[in-house]
This record gives sequence, structure tokens and C-alpha cells, in this order.
Amino acid sequence: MGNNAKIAILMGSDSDWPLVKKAVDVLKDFGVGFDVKVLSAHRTPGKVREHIKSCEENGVKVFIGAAGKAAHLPGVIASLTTLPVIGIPIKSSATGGIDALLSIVQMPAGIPVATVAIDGAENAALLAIQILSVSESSLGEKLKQHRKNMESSIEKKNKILQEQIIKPEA
Ligand code: RP5
Repeated sequence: MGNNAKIAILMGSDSDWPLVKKAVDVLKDFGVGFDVKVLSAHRTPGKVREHIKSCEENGVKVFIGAAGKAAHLPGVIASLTTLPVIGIPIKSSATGGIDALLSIVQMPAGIPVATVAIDGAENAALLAIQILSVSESSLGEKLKQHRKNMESSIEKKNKILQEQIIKPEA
């Protein structure tokens, strides 16, 4: 358990790491404490249970579960806690991630999992930060700045595109 972790990320396999790293990068940019573990709903069910308990006892506020194929991990996490759980369906199979998406998004009534797009790691991190921002106004300010930065970046891209369109052929 990482020190001062507010967001705990669990991924079903180390093969999920290249994608999950994108969520971690966002959390680092925002200066939010996090913990990341490889723990599987299928391969290490007992350890998942123990870890969720330990996270709750150590001040974690939001969970992110990332998994591919028959992706039960986010739903299993949600069954073990009343804290919010965000699921990232990972494109790690022959079906392009549709299997993971449906496994995560189609939770039966009573145990919700907030599901982001297939491979939507950045949005999972941003949504987790948004949840934390309800009680941490400094994160709300950082989120507003992040939106402004995105706006400036799109404006720059549009300007470059317009210049290319009007530029006479060489
Ligand atoms: C899931 O199965 C993992 O989340 C991963 O996306 C997928 C494949 O796992 P490995 O066979 O690469 O360990 O449990």
C-alpha cells in the first residue's frame, strides 16, 4: 500500500501495465497519491479481498479496476466495498475489448461500476480525481486548469491546420 494513497488501482495482469501507466501518469500530474497492484479476480481472489480491506483501512477513497477478457475484477472490487469503483475494459483479446467492456459495464442492479471506454485509462484517472474533488477544492482548481490547457492545445492545433489549408502548394 503506497503512502497517502487516495486512489487504488488494481489490474488483472502485468500485461495490462502499459495501458494502466497512462492513468498513473495523470495521477502523478495532478499530485494525487495512489497505489497500483497486479491482483486478479480469477487467479488471486483471496488477495483481492485482503487488499480491498487494507485500502479501506488506509484511507483510499476511490478504486480503479483494469482488466481484459472476462473482466470480473472491477465488479468483484465493487462487491467488496461501498467506495466508488471505476472500471477500465482493456483490449487484450481477439474481440478487441468488447468482451471486457460488456463484462464491466453490465453490472446487475445493486453493485455499480462506473465504466470508461475500452482502454480509457486517462478518463478513469480524471473521473477518480473528479470524485476526490468533491471534498478537495484544490483538485477542482487543478481540473479547471487542465480543461483550460486542453482548450489552448485544440486552439493551437486548429491554427496550424488553418495555416496548412491556406498555404499555397509548393
Ligand atoms: C485479464 O486477462 C487481465 O486483466 C489481462 O487483460 C488478460 C490477459 O492476462 P494475461 O494472460 O496476459 O496475464 O485477467
